[in-house]
Order: sequence, then structure tokens, then C-alpha cells
Amino acid sequence: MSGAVSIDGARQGDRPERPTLVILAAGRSTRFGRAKQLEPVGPGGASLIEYAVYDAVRAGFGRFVLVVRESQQDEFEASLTPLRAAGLSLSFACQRLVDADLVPLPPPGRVRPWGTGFAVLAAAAALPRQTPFAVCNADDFYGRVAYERLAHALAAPPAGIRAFAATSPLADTLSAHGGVSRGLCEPGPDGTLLHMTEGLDLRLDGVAARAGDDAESPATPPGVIGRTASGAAVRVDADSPACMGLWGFFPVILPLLEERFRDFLAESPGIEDEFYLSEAVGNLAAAERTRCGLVPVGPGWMGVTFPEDRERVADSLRRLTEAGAYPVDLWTPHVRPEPLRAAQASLFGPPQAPPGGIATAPGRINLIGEHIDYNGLPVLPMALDRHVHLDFEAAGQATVELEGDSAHGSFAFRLDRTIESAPRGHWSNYVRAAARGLLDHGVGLKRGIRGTVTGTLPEAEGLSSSSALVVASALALLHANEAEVEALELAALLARAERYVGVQGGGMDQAVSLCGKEGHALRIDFGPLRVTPLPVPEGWRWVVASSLTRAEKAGAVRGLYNERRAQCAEALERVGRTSWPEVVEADEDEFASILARAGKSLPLTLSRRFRHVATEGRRVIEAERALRSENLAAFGRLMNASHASLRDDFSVSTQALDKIVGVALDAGAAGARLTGAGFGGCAVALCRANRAKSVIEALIDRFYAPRGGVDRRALFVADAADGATVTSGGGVTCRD
Ligand code: NG1
Repeated sequence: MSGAVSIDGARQGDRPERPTLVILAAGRSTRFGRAKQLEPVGPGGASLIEYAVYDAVRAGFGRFVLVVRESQQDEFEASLTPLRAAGLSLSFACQRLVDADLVPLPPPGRVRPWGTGFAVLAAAAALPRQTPFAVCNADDFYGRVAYERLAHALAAPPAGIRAFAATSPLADTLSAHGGVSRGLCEPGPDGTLLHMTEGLDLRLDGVAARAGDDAESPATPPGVIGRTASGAAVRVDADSPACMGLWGFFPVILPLLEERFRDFLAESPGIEDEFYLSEAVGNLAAAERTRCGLVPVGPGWMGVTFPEDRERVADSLRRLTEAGAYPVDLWTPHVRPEPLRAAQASLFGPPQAPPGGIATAPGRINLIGEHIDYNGLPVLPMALDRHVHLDFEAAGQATVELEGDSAHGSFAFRLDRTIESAPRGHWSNYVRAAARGLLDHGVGLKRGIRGTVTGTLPEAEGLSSSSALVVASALALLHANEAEVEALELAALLARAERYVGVQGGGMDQAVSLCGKEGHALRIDFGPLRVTPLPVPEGWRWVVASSLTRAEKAGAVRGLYNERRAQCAEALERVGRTSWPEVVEADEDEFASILARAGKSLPLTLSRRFRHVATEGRRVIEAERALRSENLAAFGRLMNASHASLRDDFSVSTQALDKIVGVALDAGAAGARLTGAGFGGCAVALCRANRAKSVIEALIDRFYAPRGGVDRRALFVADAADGATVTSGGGVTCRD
């Protein structure tokens, strides 16, 4: 067998099926001022191109084609020598203004390159005919997860899909230093691309400025404004999917692109007009000439459009390096990238080792039904489009070894010894709880996991980041051990397991994180656990607003929460009842008399706790009716009553939460209440879509601005999302 030994230890030529990465590096860096593609940004002096190659190798890519301007080729060759020295297959394609076949004559006055769509055509000759390829920009950092997700998509494309656009929420891709260009995606009902437009000069609209000018944390954006290539103004939702130039294709795209480029030339473009890849794929999708899947790639993306962006990117790379995600020197022989990971190897070659993957679990907001899950009463939460991600590989021995960001650090523990708790408040306790829960349930965990935990879900905000971590850990452990537990059974066992951490919680959070359904709230019943998805009506919006106070369940909140749980049990017993459902399901007269008797017989605090649980239980039943009949006003009134009860009878609200609720209602919300355990954390307001902007603006003006501003982690419009998954297959399915 011949062929150079590649960086991952495999022999090039052995696996012709490995995809190629095309790196577009011919841009002129006009806003940056110099050749930013080669700018050293990593702590060891590596450029963003090198990070792209490094991440792509680990995701299973086998060849690299750099598209450059002719005048730059020598500079690039010299600068990327270490990659060749490391055994990588690296070639160059030149992007010229004149192309023998496509553009035989030099266009008079044109200096500007033809654009990203043409750059891909320039690489065509260097691409193998049969294997898929990806395209990325040389001046963007997408992160390892992005390449892995794209590699997964290319390895197992859904029927008929031969193109993929990697996407992130638009607001996460803007620069604090000026307008940027992004592919604005319009997904169709089946989640594939309906259309895409290149948005230019995109920036948050004016409201951001009014909440303070903290460049690091722009205020919650009601929208993003910019223009199209033809000069038309655009305004899009800040959370809409944007493509930052990372794509996956099968070679059948090339003749279609060429056809579009000929059409573009036939329309006599101006000397500044560009043939954008985004527009070309968007038009092909709109004309149903190609189907393009959207691959969300999470929050890792960073771009360098302006010189000021460089410092932020350099700083993040330094932190990632300190956390062990990258070596300082990417290419020296003794710190080469790890061998190709098992999960990726199985995609592009025969399966070799136990599986790895990415376990993703959402947080939640509870719409109504607070502090009643542990009393066995139904609740009505929805899964959030904010997640914990656990990127893992199966470990040979029974050891769990995870690393978080620099604030959390890393830890390890063994599965084949008694799993002791870490000190109170340590994040590893949630992972330990998941492992203990599975082991206690009889699941054999012979293999451990090694990986990193990242996420978009703020902690200690009442959005259930703790349960999302428990769920993601359990899914990763199950997956690594090729074991399965049915979703509801898993939710129930994880609810019990999370109590190892010390909070005597109910079972709502784990169930919704596992069984959430996009566009739906979930009615969750207990004893036995059941879930019923209920569609959220078109035009209802949930505005989530943080009180800016952490509800730290590892701290004081733990005692307050457990105290309330005990008070509920005591109150029920003292009124001579055996179950809360029996109280809540009593007929009107009987219910009134139970409440009256409890009011007389119980000490004041217990009678208040009793009244909250009993009335909240009935509100959930009415709220389900309001949701089913799309009666927004009725749902809103129930939320208001829930908040008043949590504030006055259950004593879990705070002044800040009350203030948020008041401001949201003044601004036209139909209802608002604290969500989650309370004692800080978030409130949720329900409003019609056309009111969301004024509710957000009022919250910024009257709550956040006086407290120093807000960012989009703290104030956002929530969409109901699907439950947890493991991307490389497996996962769980939920019974409706
Ligand atoms: P959060 O908001 O995550 O602290 C807690 C409990 C829920 C439920 C709510 C109050 C856990 C894991 N979660 O949620 O079961 O009781 O409070 O409704 O303890």
C-alpha cells in the first residue's frame, strides 16, 4: 500500500470516500485592510485557515483545496508549509477574472472577484468526481462541532438532498464593529431551504443602542436590518437561520452552479455585482432544481470582518486552547491531532470502535403549573431552543472525563467504583447523578465517555440547565454503551437521579427535555409519567426575561425549595387527603369547601401553600383548554393568577420578577408569570406576535436599562423546540 501517511494516521488514497474541504481565500479583505486569511490568531500563531483544516481533519475530511488569487498563491504556499509537512493533501485553485470557458474576455473595468459562487466553480477541477465536498470561508472560525455536523450530514444525506447549508441564529453572527454579509435562509415547512438571499450590511436594529452600548453584549434585538445586493432594505428576525459560508455539497451541484453563473453573466452584471453562492443555491432551491438541507451548527462560529474582531477571536482561541480544545502549536509532530474519532471513522469507512456523537438536550420554560409536579399534578412546559451539547467519544475504560468552559473546568470519575458526589455546587454532580441513575436502574455502563460540554442555555435562570445536563449525560452514556431506555422510563429515572444532587425536585424538567416537540407545549402527567404535545397557536409569542438574579439551587434556594415540598406534603396530610389530584379534581362545590376547611384548620403558611397547589392544579386544566381553543386572553389571565399565587401564597417571587411581570402587562402582554422554581431566574410573558416588540422594548426601557442593559441570553422570544437527541444515530423516541 502506498501513499503519504496523513495527519490522522490513515493512509491517503486508502479512503477515497473522505470528503474534501474547499477553503475560499481569494477575498480582498477590504474592510480588514490586509490579507486577513493568513493573519496569525491562535496562541501559537496559527491562522483561521489552519484551525479550519485542523477541525475538518478531526471531522473526517481528507483533502483540502484552497481557492486563492493568482498573486497570492506563493504567500499561501509558504505560510501553509507546516500542513504539508504534517502529511495533508493540500492543493490550490486560482480564481481569475478570466476563465477560458466561462468568461473568455476580461470584463472592462472589473477588479472585484466574481464572488463565492464562482470561487466554488474555480475549485471544480481539483474536486474528485464522486465524493462530497464542503466549502468554507478562510476568514471564519466555525469550530469542530460545525465540521462534524456537516460531515454527518454528508455521510448520510436524507433522500434527495444534495446540498447543505450550515446555519446559526443570525444575531449570533453579527459584528459589534459594523455591518456584515450573511446568507439569510428561509426554511420551508419540511425544514429544508425554501430560499436564500445574501444580506449585506447586516446589523442589529436601533433598539440595541437604546439599552446601552456594551459592544460585547448587544441588547435583545427585535430584528436585524440590512440590504440585499440589489439595494432593497431587509429586516429579519434576529433568530432566523443565517449561513456564514459553510456548506456541504455533492458534485451534482457543480453543473447547476455553472448554469446559474452563465445566467448571471447573461444579465450584464455591473462591475461591483457578485455571484454569491448563497443566492445561487437559494435560487436553485426556490426553483426546485436542488434541495438544500439546513444544518444548525450551534454557537461556536466567530468571524473576522473588521480589524477589531480579531482581538475577540484571538481571545476565544486562547481560552479554547487553555481549556485543552486545541494544542498551542497545531502541527508539530508531538502534538498532532487525535486519531480520527470513532464516530467519524464509521461514517467514511468500516465501523471500528464504540460510537461517539453529540448529545443535545434542551432547557425549558414552564408555561403554567409551578411547584406542583412534585405534588403529582399535571404541568404545561415547553422545550426551549437553547441547549446543552455534550460532544463525546466512547472511552475504552469505564471512566467519565468531561471538560467544560474555562469557568467550569474539567473532571473525571469512574463508573466501576461507587460514584461519590463532588463538593456541593460542582457541575459534575449532574453528570454523576445521570450515571448513578442509569446504574441503579440496571443499565450496564462498561464504557465511559470523554468529551466537552458547551451550550446556549444560561445556568441558574430557572430554565432547567441542570436537567438538560443530566439528560445529555445520560444519552451520551447510553449511546456509548449501545444501550437503550425508553424515553418516559428514562425521564422518570433521571428525575429520581437528579435528587442525588440534593433538591427534591419533581419530574417536569427531565420529561420535557427528553420529549419536547417543536411548535408544541407538553402537558405532563405524573404517576405514571405521560406526555401530551399540544400545539402552540400560530401568532402566540413567549417572551422570556431574566430577573438578573441567579436562582442557585446548589445554594440557598435548595433549602427553600425542599422546605416548600415538605410543607405541601404536611398540608395535604393535615387536611386528611391522600393525594393532590383528588383535591384538584373535586367538583366546584367540594373544591370550595376543601379550600375553606384548609383555610380554617391549617396554620397560615401551610394554608397558603395548600391554596397555591390546589388552585394552580386547576389553572393548568383550564390553561390546557385555553391553549386548545386558542384563547390567548384566557391563557394570559391564568398566567397572571398563577404569578399572584406564587408571589402571595407560595412566596417564591422576587421584586424583580414582579416588576418584569408588571412591565410586560403594561406593554400589552396578555399574561406574565415567573417560570421555574422562582427565587430569581426568569419570567415569561405571553403576547400576540405583533406585541412582542413593544413588550421587549418596554422591558429594556423600564427594567434592563436602569440596571445596566441586557443581552440576548437574558431577554428573548422562545420557540418550542424538540427534545434531546444524539446526532450520530440512536437517541430516544417518545411515545405520544
Ligand atoms: P427549576 O426551575 O429548574 O429550578 C424546579 C424543579 C421542577 C419544578 C420547578 C417548579 C428540578 C430539577 N426542577 O425547576 O421539578 O418543581 O422547580 O415548578 O428540581
